[in-house]
Amino acid sequence: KKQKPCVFWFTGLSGSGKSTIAGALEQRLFEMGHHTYLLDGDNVRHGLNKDLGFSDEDRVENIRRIGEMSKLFADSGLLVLSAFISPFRADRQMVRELMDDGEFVEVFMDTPLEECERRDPKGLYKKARKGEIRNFTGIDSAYEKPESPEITLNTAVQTVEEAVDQMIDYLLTHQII
Ligand code: GGZ
Repeated sequence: KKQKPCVFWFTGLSGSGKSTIAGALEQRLFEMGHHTYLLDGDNVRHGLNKDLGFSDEDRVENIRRIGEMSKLFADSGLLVLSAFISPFRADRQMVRELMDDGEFVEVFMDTPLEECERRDPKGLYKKARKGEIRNFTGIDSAYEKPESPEITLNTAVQTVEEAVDQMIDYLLTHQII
């Protein structure tokens, strides 16, 4: 099946739906006969990057390595889906610059903090509010919103299906698939 290399870069708060949407997109692309690779905290922060924590410095290095890895997978011809908070604009810009024009698709998960905190699937926001976790994104660590993302999603008002449809439309209109 024809496809151009590309990196879908999901950015947003913990609980904003990055992994859920990336997983659903991966499933849809698989059904369409495309080859993908999904990078997220589960396969990166527990492996290659298990030496890194959540200081600003470590987050910068986390994103740098993931950016380089995403480029390698894209070079091998895959549609890469990378789902990390990636809170700093400069680091996302650095990854964008690693890629050829049009190959980097920034997907901003614009789910409001209140909704992410209401979901709190791992109870991390609660711990952060109590001061049991420090440097938690959105609480006492910054999240810099993208200024001109290719795609903006809000899972507080969109279904998973609608979000996936929006991304498939993007891939088709930009002739990536
Ligand atoms: C943010 C944290 C923190 C702190 C642990 N701040 O919702 P999750 O649990 O499953 O996903 C979050 C994940 C964030 O890792 P990333 O590699 O995406 O972050 S970054 O791009 O900023 O490097 C959350 C969990 O790790 N987690 N401590 N202090 N999220």
